[in-house]
Amino acid sequence: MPSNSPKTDSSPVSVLGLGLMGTALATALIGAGHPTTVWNRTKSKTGPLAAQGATPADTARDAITAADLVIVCLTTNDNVRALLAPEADALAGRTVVNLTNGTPGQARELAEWAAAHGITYIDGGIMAVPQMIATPGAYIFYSGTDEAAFETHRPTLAALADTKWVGKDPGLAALYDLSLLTGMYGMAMGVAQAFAMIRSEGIPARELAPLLTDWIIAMTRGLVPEGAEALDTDQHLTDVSNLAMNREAFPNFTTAFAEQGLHTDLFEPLQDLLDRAVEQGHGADGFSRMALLLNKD
Ligand code: FVH
Repeated sequence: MPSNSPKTDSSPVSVLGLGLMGTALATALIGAGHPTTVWNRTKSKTGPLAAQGATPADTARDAITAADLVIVCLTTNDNVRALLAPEADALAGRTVVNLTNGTPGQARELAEWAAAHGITYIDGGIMAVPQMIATPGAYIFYSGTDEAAFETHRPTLAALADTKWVGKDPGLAALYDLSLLTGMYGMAMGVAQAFAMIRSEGIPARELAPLLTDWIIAMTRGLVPEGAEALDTDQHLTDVSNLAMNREAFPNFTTAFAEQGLHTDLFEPLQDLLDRAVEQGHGADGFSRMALLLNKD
C-alpha cells in the first residue's frame, strides 16, 4: 500500500512515456539516485535508461505499482487519459504527476477523474526543453488540490527542475505554462517574419540577429511590466505610442511584405485588432488595451 510519509531523496519513482522529455526526466531521476522504473509504449526506448540503472517495466501497470509517485509525460492528455483509465485501480492511493502539455480544462478533467478513483493528481507545466532538464534556469509549474502531496514529493520533483507551486486549482499550472508559451510563440513568429523580411533582399538573417535580439529585449523590458501595470490598474492612456498612430502605420507591414514577395497573413489579424481598438474609441490608449480586446466578454 502506498504511504504518505515524507519522501527521501532515494524515493522510488516511475516514469511513463520516454519521448525526448520523458527520457530527460528519467535520466535526471536516475542521476539523483532515485530507484526509477520506466515504461514506454515502444519498448526499445527503455534500453538506454536501463543501461543507466533504470528498471524497465513490461507494462504500464508494472511501472505504476513500482512506486508511490508516477510521472507521466506523453504527447497529449488524450493519450494520458487512454493510458491511465484502465489502470485506475492500480493508481488508487498513489500520486500521478502529469507533465504532458495540455490545457487548464484538460487538467481539471483529469483531476476530477483521478479524485473519483482515489488517485492524487498533480498537473505540471515544464518550462524547459529536454536538454535543460536538471540544469539551472529550468523550472516546472505545479498545481493540484492536494498541496500536501506535492510537498511530500517535492524533493523528488526537484531533481527535474526548480519547482513552482501555483495553486490548488489543477488547471493553474497549464494556465501559467500556456500564458508563457503564448508570449514565446508570438515572439517566435515575429522573429520568423523579421528574418523573412531581411532575407527577401538577400541579406543573411545572421546580420539582423544581434540587432533583433537587442531590440526585442529593449522593447520587452518596457512593454511587459508597464503593460501589466496598466492592465491591472485599468489605466491605458499613453503619451508614447498610441493605438491610433499604430493603426495608421500598420498597413506599412502588410504592404511591405507583399512588395517583398512575402505572405501577409500573419499580420492581417493584427490590423483587424487595431482597427477594432480605434473604432471602439481606444485610439489614445497604449498596447495594454489590446489584452482587453482579446477578451470575448
Ligand atoms: N520536447 C520539448 O521541447 C517540450 C518541452 C516542454 C514540454 N513538452 C511536452 O512534453 C510532452 C512530451 O514531449 P516529448 O518531447 O517527450 O515528445 P515525444 O518525443 O514526441 O514523445 C512522446 C511520448 O508520448 C508517447 N505516446 C504518444 N502517444 C501515446 C499513446 N497513445 N500511448 C502511450 N504513449 C504514447 C510516445 O511513445 P512512443 O511513440 O515512443 O511509443 C513517447 O514516449 C508533450 O506534451 C510536449 O508538448 C515537450
